[in-house]
Amino acid sequence: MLTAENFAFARQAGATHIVAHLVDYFRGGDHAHAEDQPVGTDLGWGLAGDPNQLWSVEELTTLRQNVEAAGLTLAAIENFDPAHWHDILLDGPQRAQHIENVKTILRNLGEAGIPMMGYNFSIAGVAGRTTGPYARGGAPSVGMEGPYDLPMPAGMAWNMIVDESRLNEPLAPITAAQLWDRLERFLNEVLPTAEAAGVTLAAHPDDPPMPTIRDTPRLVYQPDLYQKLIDINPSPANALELCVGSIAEMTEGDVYDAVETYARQNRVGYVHLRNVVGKVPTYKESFIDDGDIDVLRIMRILHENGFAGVVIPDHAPQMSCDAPWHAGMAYALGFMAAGLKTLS
Ligand SMILES: [Mn+2]
Repeated sequence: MLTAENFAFARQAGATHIVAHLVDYFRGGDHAHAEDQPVGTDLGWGLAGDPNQLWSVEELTTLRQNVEAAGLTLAAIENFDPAHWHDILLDGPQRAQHIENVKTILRNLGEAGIPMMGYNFSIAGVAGRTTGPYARGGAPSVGMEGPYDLPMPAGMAWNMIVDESRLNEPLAPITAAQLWDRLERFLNEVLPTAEAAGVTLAAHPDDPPMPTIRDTPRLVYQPDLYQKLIDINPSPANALELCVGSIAEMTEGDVYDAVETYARQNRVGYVHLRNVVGKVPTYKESFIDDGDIDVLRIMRILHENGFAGVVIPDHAPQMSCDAPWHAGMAYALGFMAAGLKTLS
């Protein structure tokens, strides 16, 4: 989707910046079409990428130049490929190599002039979601119909297949304390490289924000757990990919307080802005003007707390026409553009 036509579409819809995904979420998987959000099966979204092929300075620079040719700025790359870092998540035998992979990717981003890397430190990843006519007018969107704790096989990480030969083996049990320890070691090892490269790491909370998915622990499934993440390391490169929708799906806290708390500390890298009805385990994603969240109030809180970074629509329901994804995104971007006009 990283085409000149789509960059022009984004610019026409009022976008100024692009957050790009380079992971192919659809390889070898069973998906209706590759412009929708992946939901996947019990084997996840599909096959992870080539473990030996990291994103190069050349391809990252070309991407930045293509974005800029459309009058836009490339703000961030979002999500590591599980093929490149799964043993950091799983604490597996290739961990040392995978730490080097992440450091190389961060250095390559810096060299290519891309200032931000969004990531999601999660064993099971974005698993357990369902698709249905959940949004206004029966628009297809994603949500959750209940908990999802089917045990995960050893050959999977982050809801993708990283080793097809181990899909019949169960994953060794992991405690929440072990997962936090893995995150702490990861951050402390890679943040100096990120700082030197001029790249900020921005952490997405759990989506869906359940305490467990696939019988594995989650990190940031309540709003105050984000504080624990940023308190691990005071580096300004240790920031948040603040997902307003995921925070609103959490069972505790208040989404407005959470946004204010983290914006005030100047630890928000960039923002995912979408709406939702309900909370885990039965929330449904909705149109940006039609859910539990007062999105204009969120924008005002960000503005009043000095946030000057990028806000993206995250996901949007699919609209009934020949270009369901584009229509949904254009609707969200138009609403956000109007919201910006209310701020001064
Ligand atoms: Mn998000």
